[in-house]
Amino acid sequence: MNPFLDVRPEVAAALAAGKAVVALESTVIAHGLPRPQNLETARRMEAAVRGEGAVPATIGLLNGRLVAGLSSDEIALIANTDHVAKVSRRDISAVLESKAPGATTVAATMFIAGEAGIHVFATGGIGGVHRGAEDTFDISADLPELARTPVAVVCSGAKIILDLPRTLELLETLGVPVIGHATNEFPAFYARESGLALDSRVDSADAAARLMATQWGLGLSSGIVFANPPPAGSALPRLDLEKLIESALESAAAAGIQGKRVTPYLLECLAKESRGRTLETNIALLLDNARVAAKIAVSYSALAPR
Ligand code: PSU
Ligand code: MN
Repeated sequence: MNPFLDVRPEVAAALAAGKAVVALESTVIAHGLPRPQNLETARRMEAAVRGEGAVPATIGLLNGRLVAGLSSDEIALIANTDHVAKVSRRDISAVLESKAPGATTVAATMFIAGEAGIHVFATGGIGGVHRGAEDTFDISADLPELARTPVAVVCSGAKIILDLPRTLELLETLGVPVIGHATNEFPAFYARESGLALDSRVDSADAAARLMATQWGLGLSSGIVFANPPPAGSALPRLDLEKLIESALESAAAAGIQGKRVTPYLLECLAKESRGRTLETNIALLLDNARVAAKIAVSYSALAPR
C-alpha cells in the first residue's frame, strides 16, 4: 500500500471484499462547477453511485495525505474553500508537502485510484489537446496518464473546448482504448455528436467489464475511456456551442489566461454565455456517468478473477 495514501474504512472494506467501488475526482468540484451546484453535484454523484450498489470514493489531497473516500464534510471543505490547488500528476508531491487541500484532476485521480486498487472512475469530460496546441503545447496530463494507469474512465468524451480530432489521434498513439457506451460516435461533452466515429462500442455494463478484464488480463496496463453521451434530454446542439466557444477562446486570449487556468476559465465563460444551460448539461452528464460507472463497477466485481 502507498505510504502516503489513506483509503477510508468504507472504501477499504468494499475493496477487501471485492465489492464495487467508483472513484470520483475533486477538480470538477473545486474548479469545474460554481457554488453551490458544485457541492450539490458532488453529493448527488455519490448518491447515484450508491443507488447502483457501489461505494463512492471521492479523491483529493488533505493535510499532507492522498485520500480515497473523502467524507461529506471534507468534500464541503474542497467545494467551499477559495483557491484550492488544482492537482495534476506533477503537482501531487508539492501540494502534499504544503499540507494544503488539493483537488485532483482526472490524471491525479487516476493515479490515486490505481494506488488504492479502484478500477472504475466517473467524471464529466477528460482533458485533451487544446485548440492551438501546435503553438502552446497545451495538452492535458490526462492523456499520458490514460496511457500508463489501468483505470477505466467513464466520461462524456473530452471537453468540447478542446481540439477533439487531435485528442482522439493522441489517444490512439498512446494506445488507449476509446469505447463508445451505446454510441458509435465520440461525444463532445455537452453535445451528443462530434462527427468523430469510434471503432468500438459496448452496449451493457457486463460487456464493458469483460473488456476491462481482457485489456488488463492481456497485460495491456493502460486506462480505458468509456465514452457515454450526455443524456438526450439535456444535451445541447454542437453547432450552437461552437459560437460560444469561439468567443470564450477570444476572451481567454484577451485576458492572458494560460496553463492550468485555461480549462476552468473556458467552462465558466460558456456557462455565463449560455445563461447556465451548459451548467445544467454538465450536471446531468456527471450524474449519468456516475450511474453508468457504478453499473460497470458492479459487473466488474462480479467477474470471476481470470
Ligand atoms: N470535467 C468536467 N469539469 C472539469 C474537469 C473535467 O466536467 O473541471 C477537469 C478535470 O479534472 C480534468 C481537468 O482532468 O479539468 C483538465 O484540466 P487540464 O486541461 O488543465 O489538464
Ligand atoms: Mn493544460
